[in-house]
Amino acid sequence: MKKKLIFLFFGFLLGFINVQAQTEIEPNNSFGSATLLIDNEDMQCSFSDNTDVDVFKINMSADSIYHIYSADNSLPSSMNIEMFFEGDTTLNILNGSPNGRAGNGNFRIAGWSPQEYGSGVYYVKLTHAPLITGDYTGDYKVRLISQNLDEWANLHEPDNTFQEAFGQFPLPVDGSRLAVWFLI
Ligand SMILES: [Ca+2]
Ligand SMILES: [Ca+2]
Repeated sequence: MKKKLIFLFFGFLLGFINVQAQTEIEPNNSFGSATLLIDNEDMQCSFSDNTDVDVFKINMSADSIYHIYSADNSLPSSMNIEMFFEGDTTLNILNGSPNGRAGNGNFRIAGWSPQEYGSGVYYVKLTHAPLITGDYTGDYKVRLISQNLDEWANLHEPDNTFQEAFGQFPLPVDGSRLAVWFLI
């Protein structure tokens, strides 16, 4: 049976900024050869042919929240994303599909390590969109951002009084998404 919801989807508006760039290390088609995703650095990637599978490794801590997303996707369609814990690389821990969630064929997920697993190594596995009828090649970037949960909890504190709240940054009240550029 699938684990209960592991990754919650957040409406944070994030984008790529000028950060250091890494390049995926091929072959990274298996868990054993996964490329390590580094916090707050762009990972330059590509699907070089229809047999390419890209697996990335993330060292996740139970005291942090994570945001993983792709950008600048030049593939013909959104890629397929799955996520696994090192203790069971047969069980996709994502419920639902974040494929294409970030628009323009990009995925976006955010959340924290599952309580039953906790801190450890997790894998993001990217594969071709299903039902490929032609070449599925192109470039894309992946980015990982983490934030300590205590920092999130205190993001808008102190706001115990109106006076204190007025001293904090404004939160959107028009239904728009909270931009968190300032956290990066
Ligand atoms: Ca690749
Ligand atoms: Ca690969």
